Amino acid sequence: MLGVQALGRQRECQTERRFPKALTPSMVNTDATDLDRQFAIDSTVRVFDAAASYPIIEVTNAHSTASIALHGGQVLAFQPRGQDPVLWLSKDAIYREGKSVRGGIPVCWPWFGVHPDPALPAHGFVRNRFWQLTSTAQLDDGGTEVVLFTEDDEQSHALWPYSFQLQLRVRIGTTLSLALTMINTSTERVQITTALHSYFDVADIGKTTVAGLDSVEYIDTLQNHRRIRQHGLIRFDAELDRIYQQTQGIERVQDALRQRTIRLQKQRSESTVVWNPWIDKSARMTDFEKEGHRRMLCVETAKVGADLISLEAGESYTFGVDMSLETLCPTV
Ligand code: TA6
Repeated sequence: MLGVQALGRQRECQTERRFPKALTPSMVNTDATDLDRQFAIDSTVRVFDAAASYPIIEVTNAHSTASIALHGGQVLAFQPRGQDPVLWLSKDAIYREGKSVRGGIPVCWPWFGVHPDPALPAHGFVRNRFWQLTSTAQLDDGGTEVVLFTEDDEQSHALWPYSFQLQLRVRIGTTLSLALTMINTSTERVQITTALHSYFDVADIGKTTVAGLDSVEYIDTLQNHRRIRQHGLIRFDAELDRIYQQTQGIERVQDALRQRTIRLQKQRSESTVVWNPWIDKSARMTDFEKEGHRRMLCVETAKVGADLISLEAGESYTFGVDMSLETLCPTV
């Protein structure tokens, strides 16, 4: 994947690359019947309305099932055959334009977190709008690929004065693979923070740990953004909201009750956000089901903090994550 490094590091030159014009329609098609006619694949891919004018792409193949909302380009569900769901989705989630669904994998872009201007939405604006479904395909390995797309328009210019193209490629098999490609089609440099804000389904947060971040420094957003070094596994017994920097390699959500691990292999992301709202914060979110904090955990593939993305005019960047299940051997 071609792209650029954050400021101050070796910059890979990148000629301007735009998605083919055919993929940059002016109007987003949210007609589920029409989308189903264009993109359904036998018994594997279908498009239907989960609520009024709220299309969902449902994938059922030999390896797994998944669902993706056109709204926000948001993966909502992923479940390998014979396994418990991998992604958590609040039973009280709200499905309407302008509101990101609580759960699955919201796409936070072109900024992560709260914006300094309180008039601007937290976690950017692309998770609050309909995307365009641009392709569906069967893969040789029996998996399925779904590609979604969004680009600037006058609504986005009111929030962020740059032109851009954004593509999410989702591959659904025994592994769930996401790759987010962004192109700076404006004439100026832009700086972007972003995250694939993944909500994972766990049997009990009290018996869940995260491995792979030992000795990595994190910013604790609940302790005045103090910098602290992680020692060993991450455990959960209260609200936790941390930004791990200079992460490497593979992270694992270890679900002891299910004796399974959710393995996260990141591509070109050197920061990870780990979050559980616990009791009080989740109680303040109307779309967060009661006691939901016991059954979920966010481990987010990010480009935040020092890991931000800087794109010159015409440059592009792609990052992503592969999610798969492993057996967790009981600790003796
Ligand atoms: O990723 C952690 C976080 O930034 C938390 O601070 C919390 O705000 C969470 O994202 C969810 O944000 P949202 O705007 O989706 O409620």
